[in-house]
Amino acid sequence: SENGYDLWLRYKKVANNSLLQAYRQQLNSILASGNSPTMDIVRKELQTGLNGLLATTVAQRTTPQPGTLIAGTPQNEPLLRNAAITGQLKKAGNEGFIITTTTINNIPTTVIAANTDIGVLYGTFHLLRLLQTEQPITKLNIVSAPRIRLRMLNHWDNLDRTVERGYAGFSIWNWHTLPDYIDPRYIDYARANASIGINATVLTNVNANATVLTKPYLEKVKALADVFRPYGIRVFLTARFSAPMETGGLKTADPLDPAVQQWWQQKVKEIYQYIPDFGGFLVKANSEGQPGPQDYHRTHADGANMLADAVAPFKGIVIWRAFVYSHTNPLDRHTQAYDEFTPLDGEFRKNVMLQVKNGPIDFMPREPFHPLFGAMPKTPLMMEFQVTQEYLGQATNLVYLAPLFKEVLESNTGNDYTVAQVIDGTARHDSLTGIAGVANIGNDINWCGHPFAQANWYALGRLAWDHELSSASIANEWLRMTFTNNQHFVDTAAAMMLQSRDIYVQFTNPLGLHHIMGTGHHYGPAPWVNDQRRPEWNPVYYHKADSIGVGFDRTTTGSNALAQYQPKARQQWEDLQTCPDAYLLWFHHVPWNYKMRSGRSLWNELCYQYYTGAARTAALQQTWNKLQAYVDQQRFHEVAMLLGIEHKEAIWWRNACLLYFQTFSRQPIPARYEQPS
Ligand code: GCW
Repeated sequence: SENGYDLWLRYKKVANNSLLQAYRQQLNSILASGNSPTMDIVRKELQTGLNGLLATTVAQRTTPQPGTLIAGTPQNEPLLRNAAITGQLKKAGNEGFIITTTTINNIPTTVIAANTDIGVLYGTFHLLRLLQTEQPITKLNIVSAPRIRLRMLNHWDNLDRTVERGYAGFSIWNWHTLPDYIDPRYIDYARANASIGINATVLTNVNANATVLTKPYLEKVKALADVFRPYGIRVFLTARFSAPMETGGLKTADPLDPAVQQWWQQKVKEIYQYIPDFGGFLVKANSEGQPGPQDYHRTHADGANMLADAVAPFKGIVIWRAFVYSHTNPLDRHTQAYDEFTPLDGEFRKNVMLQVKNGPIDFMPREPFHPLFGAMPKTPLMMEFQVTQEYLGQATNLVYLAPLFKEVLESNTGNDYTVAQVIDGTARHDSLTGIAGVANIGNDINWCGHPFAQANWYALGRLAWDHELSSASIANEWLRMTFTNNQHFVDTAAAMMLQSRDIYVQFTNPLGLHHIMGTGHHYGPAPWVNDQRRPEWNPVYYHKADSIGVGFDRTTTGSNALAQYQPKARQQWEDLQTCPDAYLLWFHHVPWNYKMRSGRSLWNELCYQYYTGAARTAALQQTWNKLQAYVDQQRFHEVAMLLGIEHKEAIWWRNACLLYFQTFSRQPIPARYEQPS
């Protein structure tokens, strides 16, 4: 059945017959030597992949013949020790690979070569992808190396298997049966990640308690780390700052207290006994009620450095999150992270990274990039994207996130660097670089809930490997691998994906509106909520609608959050006249009768956006319905039903938001926007 479990690794027989014949000739056997668990995986993956794609049995050889695929490292495979190959490999680094069509000892072959076994595995998945997407392979000359060193998933998974902001079932980590029972799903998880270059995973929620750091759980973590290691994936854990008190019996977690330091040193030593290549800790501290160094009047740097010193002897790192805010900053939550972290630039140990969410509020459908990306030149900044669609329709809406990721990565910080260049180390000549995505994975049969949500996991990995790939090319290859190579299907479904995020923004948060969803569950519209106990959780705090207009004034007459951006970045937003519509109400409080670029008044524009967004969800349904003949019925119906939900929800958002804002604008909804739906 086509239940989506295989993700983009389906390896169905190549449909194009002439290509199939050509592939069979060019890849008629495999020569992959090297004794390591990773090379075992390479051989197995090539066998499964080629046997499926070519619908034949591909032999394994020890001497090459015309049409043998040779995969390996020069170290383990003498045939790969020629100057052309070793020369190219200089550009591949530790994790990269080359794929070339060449002759070896006068025998025409295809070569996957790398400096390490894991590079060979990445090359293997790349070659299989070429076949899955029906690319010509007669003259290959590929050199590929990741632009970012840490390509990571963050699981917000709790030990009771609930997943914070998870919409695809329960956690795939079955702590109850670990360490002795290895669910085959752990292996498929690792395979899927390796196929897109993801090389690190944080198993536990940033809000988790300290239990995972206790011995019985470390044994379970070790079992997972052992499964993931040959796939190139290193395990990280979240470290609750108060762990020395909660599980160690200490009276304090003060980072400058020697007993606390010693406790962490011991704990780290213990962890490395179980997991010699343990990656390190991810820490959420002094945010949303979590404990942290500020509880002892110490700084974030004091806290991070104490942990960094503990993991440094083992080459571990500490990833400290910059997502901090509290109700004690009543003016604008937008400004708090910058205020707390910029004074600490240069104060962190060399093995500390600061993980910054893409925007200053919280994974909204559209945010300007986080001002910290332009303001911490001495600190390695790691990107945190959210793959799970907390604020983007959760698992019921079709929202392809690559355009959101790209929009942020391509933003100019105003310091002559794009956000991508800050993240990939170009701006600092630094090799400690990383991108994390908050995972959308659960134990649903298809892993991600919505069949199209798999594309967001896929896109995160592909962009972490190479952020210059386009959203369109990633959609294209994902669709071909996941559904079919039929050109009409691919073109049509890719167009749906590429506009899906804009559609979502339009029917939920157009013109720079943000954080107007239901509080707590964050699902659906609730612009009216106003609970003064936590003002910064309330929609009214963000839209500030009144009889005059709507929007958050973040200029000098308002919270002045704009001042946190470099002058060259903020100038695009600070003038109401030139600020792009997409960010208008993010930065300005705008009168209802303000004349927009479209010629419409702000109120009419708002109506236009909500009505158009909702109408476009109906168009998505119609488009999908015409694709029924090209895809399996199971996934066709799943997507069709989900698009039905999305359409209903778009109308819900439209009506709820417009009726609410109308109580302030006191103007009618223009009749021409009211289309039947
Ligand atoms: O987006 C918000 C979520 C919280 C989350 C927090 C964070 C893990 O609503 O559920 O907690 O951000 O990123 O720490």
